Order: sequence, then C-alpha cells, then structure tokens
Amino acid sequence: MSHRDLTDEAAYDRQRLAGLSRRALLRLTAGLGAAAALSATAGGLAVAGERQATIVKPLPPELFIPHGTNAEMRWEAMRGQGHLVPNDRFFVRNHTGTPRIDAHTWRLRLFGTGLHGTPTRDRPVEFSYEDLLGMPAETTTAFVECAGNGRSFYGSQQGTPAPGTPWTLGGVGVARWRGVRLATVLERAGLTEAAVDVLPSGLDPEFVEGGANLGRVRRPLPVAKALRDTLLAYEMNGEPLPPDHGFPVRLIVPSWTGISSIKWVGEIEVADRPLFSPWNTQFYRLFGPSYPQEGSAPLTNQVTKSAFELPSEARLAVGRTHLLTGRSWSGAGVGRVRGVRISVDGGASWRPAHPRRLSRDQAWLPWSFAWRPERSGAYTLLAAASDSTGATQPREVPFNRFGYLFGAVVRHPVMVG
Ligand SMILES: Nc1nc2c(c(=O)[nH]1)N[C@H]1C(S)=C(S)[C@@H](COP(=O)(O)O)O[C@H]1N2
Ligand SMILES: [Mo]
Repeated sequence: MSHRDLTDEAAYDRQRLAGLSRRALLRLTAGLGAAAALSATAGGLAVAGERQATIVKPLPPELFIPHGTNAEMRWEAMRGQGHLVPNDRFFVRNHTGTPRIDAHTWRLRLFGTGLHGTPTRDRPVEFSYEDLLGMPAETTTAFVECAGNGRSFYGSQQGTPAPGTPWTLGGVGVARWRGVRLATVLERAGLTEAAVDVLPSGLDPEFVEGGANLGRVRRPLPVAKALRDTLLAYEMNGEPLPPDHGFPVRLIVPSWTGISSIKWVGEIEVADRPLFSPWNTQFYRLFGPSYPQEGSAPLTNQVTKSAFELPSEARLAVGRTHLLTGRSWSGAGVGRVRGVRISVDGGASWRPAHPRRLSRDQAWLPWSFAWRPERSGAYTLLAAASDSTGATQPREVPFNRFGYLFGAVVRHPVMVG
C-alpha cells in the first residue's frame, strides 16, 4: 500500500496495526486510569481559579472562560462578529505553556526513513522562517477545534461526567490561515514513495502527567493527509501567528481534531513505517463500553456541532422579538453543514434557522432565528445541524472515557421575564 492510499483513517489504522500485535497496542494504551485521575486534578486547579501564566495574551472575562492552562471563547462574544474569530478571542489549548521563540534562530528540521538519504535527527534537512516565507503561499479558512470541546455536557446532559478540561462549546474557532502547504516542504525535503507517516512535534515544554514524562507534544499524521490539505501556517487572520497560537509556525490540519494541528513546530519525522506517540495511542481514541479494549481508531474528523451566540442562562424580555444567532460546523463527511433546525420548547417542535451562506470555503455556517416568547419562565433552546451526508446531530452520544467528540444537541437554558 503506498502512502497515497492512506488518507482514509480506517485503512491507515489497519495498515499501522499490521506491524503491531494487539498486546503491544494494549501496552501502548495502558496507564489510562492514571492519566484520567490526573486530568481530574488539573480540572480542580482550574476551579480554584489559579491561572498559571501559561497563556501570553490577555484573557478578559467577557471574552474567555479560563480552564487552567487553557481558555475557551465565550460564544456570546461572537455575536455581531464576521465569519472569523478575531485573534484576541480565539480559544487556547496548551498542554503546558506558550514558549517564546525567536524566528531568526528557529529552524524546521526534517529527518527520517521516509526522506531520500535518510537524514537523521542530528543531521536533518533544515528550513528557516525566511525559507518558508519564500515558498509558494496558500490561504485557507478552517476551524481548529479541540476533540474535548463540549465535554462538560457528558456530565450535565447525560449524567456521565468525563475527566479533563470541562469545555462548554467554546473550544473552537475559525481563522484564515496563510502558509506553505506541508506537501511543498515535504517534497523539497526529499519525500520518498515509501513514506507513510509524518510526526510533527512542538517546541513547548515536555508534557508530564501522572509522574510520567510523555515528551514533546507530537502526533502522527498519515502522509496522505499531510499531502492533501495540511498547511504549515505562519499567519492567522492576516497577522503573524500570535505566540499562543504557534508562532512562528504551526500545522493546520483541516477538519481533524485540534491535537493534529501541532503548534510551535520544531521538527517533523518522516517515516516509511507507522509512528506512534501517546497522542495517538493513550489519548485521542475512544475508550469505553461501546469501544474495543484498545480503543477506537485514532480520532480524525471532528463531529457536527451547533452553538448559540448567547450566554448560558441569558435573560430575554417577554413579548419582544429576539433575533437568536449562532453557528454550526462539521468535520464529518465533506465537512459542510446542510441545514440547521431550532427548537425553543426543549425539542417538542422544530423550525428551520435562517442560514447565512457567504462563500464556498466558509468554515462554519452562521444562522439566525427570530423568536418572540409570549410567556415568562425558563426555556431550553436547541439547535440541531445536519451535515452534507444528511446526518443530524443526535439527542445523545455514547459515552467515552475521555469525553471526546460530544456531538449531541446541546441544551441551552434561557430565562424569559
Ligand atoms: N505544540 C503543541 N501543539 C498543540 C497543542 C499543545 O499543547 N502543544 N495543543 C493541541 C490541541 S489539543 C489543540 S485543541 C490545538 C489548539 O489550538 P489553539 O490553542 O491555537 O486554539 O492545538 C494543538 N496543538
Ligand atoms: Mo485539543
């Protein structure tokens, strides 16, 4: 099987597993209990309100909900904004902390058995920041979304809380990314036909969890996805990448879970065999009663979600018409939202939202819905999107131990009075 056939993650996973016994995989995915217990502790820190100085940009409370080393966007801050999430309010997900990197001394280093001449880590193929700026540039509008976005609803809606950052729906953002296609860089580095996996790793501090040092944040990607639409981005919404979002260069892997979009890329291993890291073995697979013991295949596409641009428990005047607004997005199928339906009575009845189609490459679908509540009291608003395959967000999703990919319809409480 050549790397050109490995875009499909199921085929990719079969291929990578061919070289690995089930027992070896179980060993790779072991230690989950300890990891989960520690994530729960980290959540506790966030509750105590101790924000470590790990994010460089200001996090004003009207724009962000802090969660330890991470910060989620407040959805109400997107009301009236354009298609893109401005850099000052884009969510941040840091395993440790934002490193400060000097673009002049920074180098992108590529090595491994998937490159001609098999350059080693000590004698890699190198590109400077200037080198990348001098290569053909490409721009793409894409969302970055954490696999755990919506995790808190496993607890609040389904009664099965999952440990880890208790995101509501603000662990997502859309930006216009400019950079070099990873394909261009791989080809210039001497990509061979035999290459199957690339493993980009970040320059942020090593990630220590449960007393174990898991090393640099790094996550393998099939060469086919790397060649198809992955970008090495150096600009975000027309500005150099901000420090928190990966300066000088990050990966943008469209439609896939946020962990694939490695920030502060320092090196990329290119191999003629499958590569592994804790981020595609222990984490970012689905574990739980509905999944095999060694977990699902590594996560790839994000699921379909919808959010209202309203605070939770928003107060709305009775007997007035309110223009409810929100957005829906999808990494499933070909990644397009086909339509959105709204319920203001907890799901008893549904009416279509008014979609705002802007362009073919829009990364999410903004919508609006006029609502005139005639009686005061508590209401539950629901928004359910359908993707291009016709699948609609379900009422419930099966539990997984890390609380990834919460794609069920979210119940949004409001008060009318
Ligand atoms: N080097 C590095 N890259 C990383 C991470 C990280 O902690 N270190 N976090 C990942 C995760 S889990 C997500 S969801 C996205 C978040 O990107 P953002 O902080 O720009 O929103 O970055 C990914 N890339
Ligand atoms: Mo993430």
